Amino acid sequence: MTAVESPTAAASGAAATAKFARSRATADTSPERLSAIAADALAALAGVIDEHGVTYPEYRVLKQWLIDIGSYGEWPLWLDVFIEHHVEEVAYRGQSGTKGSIEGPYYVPGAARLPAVCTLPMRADEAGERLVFAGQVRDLDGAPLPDATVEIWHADTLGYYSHFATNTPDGILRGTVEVDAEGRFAISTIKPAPYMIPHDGPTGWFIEKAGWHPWRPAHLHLMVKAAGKRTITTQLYFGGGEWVDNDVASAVKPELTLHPVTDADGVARVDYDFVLDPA
Ligand code: MBD
Ligand code: FE
Repeated sequence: MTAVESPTAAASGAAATAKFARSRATADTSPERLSAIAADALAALAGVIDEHGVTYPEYRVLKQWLIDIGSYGEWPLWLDVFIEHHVEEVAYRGQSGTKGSIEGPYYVPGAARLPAVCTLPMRADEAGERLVFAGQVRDLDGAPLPDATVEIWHADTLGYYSHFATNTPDGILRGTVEVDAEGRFAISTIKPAPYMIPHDGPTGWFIEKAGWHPWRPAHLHLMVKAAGKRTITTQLYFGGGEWVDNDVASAVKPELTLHPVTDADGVARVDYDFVLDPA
């Protein structure tokens, strides 16, 4: 993974774009379906231009901004913040296990495999409140899934993700946790901070010019897998935390909120169980 010079928007964006582009996305969309979707998308846009009387200067600014999003490598960021939540809602329609949420731009496959009771890799002096996140993975009938893995990744207290900023050592705050014979896990980590969309690139300029706020609430990213089950990609948030009710990426669901309790030893502990649908 390319680590970049400083944790700027351009740096994180370029890393996210390089990572995504390596996967060469494909879909089995027929020409008829593509034509129908594209025609409707263009018609929706035409409606907006009509309704607001979009001007030539505005059209040229849009063109420049689209070019900038590409050259800053911010397509993964912008799309995952503003579009992915709706794709996710459609993809998981009718699913009845644990709710999904967006993957976002900072997943890295192949994170270190860790035992069911583990501590995520982190700096020796990693800042942040200690958090123990524990739970069980089950199927819809309540049977534990002992072959499940719980992949977890999250930001540090400054909002940086490893592999996407040079001030984070590769691999920190990420892991692929193998649950025990009862489907259980207990992961020690730190509580991440809210995430601010970088303001030094075109996604941030757009948010600022529109007068919106650039924040996502603090969150853990999870991908839970088991043989014969539908993989769930989701996020968990901290109840009562800043921006939980007003996520710029519209990716919070009430079922995905944690309420950790801080012990006398200063460690916040919380249980959350995952329920997987059949594949
Ligand atoms: C994130 O951490 C994130 O989860 C999303 C969806 C977009 C930007 C940063
Ligand atoms: Fe995130």
